[in-house]
Amino acid sequence: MTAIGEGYSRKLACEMFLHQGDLTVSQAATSTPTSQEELQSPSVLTTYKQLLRAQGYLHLTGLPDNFDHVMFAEQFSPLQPQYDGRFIWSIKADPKFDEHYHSLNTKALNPHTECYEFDGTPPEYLVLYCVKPPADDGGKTQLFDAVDFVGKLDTSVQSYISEREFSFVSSSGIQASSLGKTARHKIYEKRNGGRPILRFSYNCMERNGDQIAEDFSEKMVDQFKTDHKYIRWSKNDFLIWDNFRILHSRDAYQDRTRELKRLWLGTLHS
Ligand SMILES: O=C(O)CCC(=O)C(=O)O
Ligand SMILES: [Fe+2]
Repeated sequence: MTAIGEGYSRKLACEMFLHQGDLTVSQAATSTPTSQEELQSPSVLTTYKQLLRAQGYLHLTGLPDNFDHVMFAEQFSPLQPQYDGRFIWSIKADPKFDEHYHSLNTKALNPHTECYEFDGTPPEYLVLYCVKPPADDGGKTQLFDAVDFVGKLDTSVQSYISEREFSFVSSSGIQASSLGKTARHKIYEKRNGGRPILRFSYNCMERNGDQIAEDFSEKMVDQFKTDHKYIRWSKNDFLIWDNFRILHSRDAYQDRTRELKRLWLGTLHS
């Protein structure tokens, strides 16, 4: 069992973050826990949460077939209901959505955060776990640290996207299932006493000719294309990331038996 980021071994990932700041990696991170019980032990979870906070995501691979991903996710944060009111959403291509922009087909998805089109606070963390990887080389999930990107922009652009509101709409596939929503939000919402929330969808955020928002979107997506982390799925993999900070996308694939499950989570347990 290893925790990796973009193909790094867990040890390398830990070393990488040690260089970045004051993260202390305990003994648990350098041992190799294999059972559910070991992975859920307080010391291992503390290390995983440190890694998650430091890099914005955590990818665990090599998990056993009897691993309970939902129970493991609940150790990080409480589950939240999804579009259909259920806690587990299956991401598997369905021919009825083939012509839509939707996660439930085999096409690529553009960079987005989850639930940009919801009123109120989106899920703070997202989990994907792998039931069946695709047989082909596609279907990789990609992650990109948007808050880091925004922090390096001109302060005038940072102010613009944290003051002006934009309209967000659900993807056409969600609308076709009569589950669609719309909401107006700032792209980078700064909150008193709370972490900022980044909301973005390359496809489903109306720019209406707003040149600053258009330039911002293009620049961020260009950067995404060069700087993203690839998650190449193996069976039973577990991926959790910070949805206030990280954009995700997916490349297209052929194998219609690819199946991931998705969970939405609230604030991280301390
Ligand atoms: O299929 C994927 O890799 C990601 C799908 C996605 O963006 C989602 O379910 O939110
Ligand atoms: Fe998504």
